[in-house]
Amino acid sequence: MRDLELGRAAAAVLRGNWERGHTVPSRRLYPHQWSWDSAFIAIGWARTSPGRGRLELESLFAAQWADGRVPQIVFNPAVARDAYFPGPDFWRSREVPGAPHRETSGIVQPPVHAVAALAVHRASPTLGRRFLRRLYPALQAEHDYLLRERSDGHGLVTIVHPWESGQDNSPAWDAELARVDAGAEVLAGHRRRDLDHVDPTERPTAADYARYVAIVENYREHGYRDEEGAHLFRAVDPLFNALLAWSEEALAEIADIIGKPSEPHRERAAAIRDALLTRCYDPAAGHFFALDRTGARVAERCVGGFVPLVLDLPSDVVDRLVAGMTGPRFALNDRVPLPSYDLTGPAFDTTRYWRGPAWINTSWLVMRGLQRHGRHDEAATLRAAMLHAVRQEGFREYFDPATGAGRGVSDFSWSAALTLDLLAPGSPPAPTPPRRLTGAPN
Ligand code: 2M8
Repeated sequence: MRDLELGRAAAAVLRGNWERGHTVPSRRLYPHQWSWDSAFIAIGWARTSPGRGRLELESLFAAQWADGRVPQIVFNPAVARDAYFPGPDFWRSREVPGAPHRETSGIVQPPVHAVAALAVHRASPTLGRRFLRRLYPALQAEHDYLLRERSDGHGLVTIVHPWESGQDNSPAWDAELARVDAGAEVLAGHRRRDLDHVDPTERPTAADYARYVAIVENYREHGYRDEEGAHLFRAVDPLFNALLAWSEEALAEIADIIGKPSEPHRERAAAIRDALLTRCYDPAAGHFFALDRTGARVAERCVGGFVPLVLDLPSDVVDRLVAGMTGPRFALNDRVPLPSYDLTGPAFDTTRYWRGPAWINTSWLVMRGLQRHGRHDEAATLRAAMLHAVRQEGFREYFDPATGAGRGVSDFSWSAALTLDLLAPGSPPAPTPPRRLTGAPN
């Protein structure tokens, strides 16, 4: 399939998943609006219909809570209440003061929305300035909520549910999750709808799902207030924090465009970057790791550990990250995007979605990071891998990390949206033709 046809097919997926003001990640498995999906989707819409990109973000922020949190899921009232579990009757956001009229979940997802807003603006700058003026206070409130209510006290923000990381069943959360005492009875009376659409071997186990549900039930009992006792799970995710810092940089640019002070945003971005380097980066391993609730590094190498590349980093750190990416653990090549987890790691699984399979969004983020650091060869290789995967297999949710076979749902929105971005003229500078890199031990 040539680029032109691939772009047309990607645009058709987005149009097919468009649902009056927002885009569903997947018609079948995820029939509502998801937070970080909408950011990636808006980046894709920016390439074809910037108006839809604006609506995508505006509809998400219309469901922002009074405390600033941007919910992981905004439920579509036109969809059957039990089409997705946990649905609106489980989250019960209407019972919470400060929650919006539209029903939502009570947790968040990685804050990459300011980056998306800037991309949408750049695609149509004249109309976009008004859009940026409207969205800027909401983006600020999103970040303020995280820095105020979720601070770990040492410069980074915590997640309070694996779902907040977007990398739901990543091995990085196993030890912390194992502390949650939840038996099968937690799921009694509920029906997991995900298993209707995707092979159970690709989805979290029943034991993990029971824990996910128990964590939410406890938070819900606390009215989703971030208070003592509300959180059965706490961790620091390098991807989440890197995206917060990157979004602060985007907010600085937005502030410049609309005539607001930008320096505070740059300072915040630099402070988060510094804390990531001090606390999550292990110089011996050359990788950024998640932290558990005590602040100790979790010794699992995940693709999110490369995402801090989107920030300004010392060149020796960049060199080590690139070495880790091209070595046997992540085996950068031009046919399969980066695996979500260390190919040689003890918890590696070719099938379960965030325990090995390759995703377009994380590879796209890493590619953007490589470009920032002038690592154009590696960026071009990764771009080629993403395009190869979607060209061969379609816009699948994720891909087998060894063979590249498509997995999860088809017509998955962010795979299509980011393909549109990859194909856009001038988007990824690729000064040299992609080549296959052979793994050198790191
Ligand atoms: C997956 O997460 C949802 C829960 O939020 C699920 O598995 O049911 C993750 O891949 C997440 O990153 C993504 O935002 C969501 C919708 O695509 O699906």
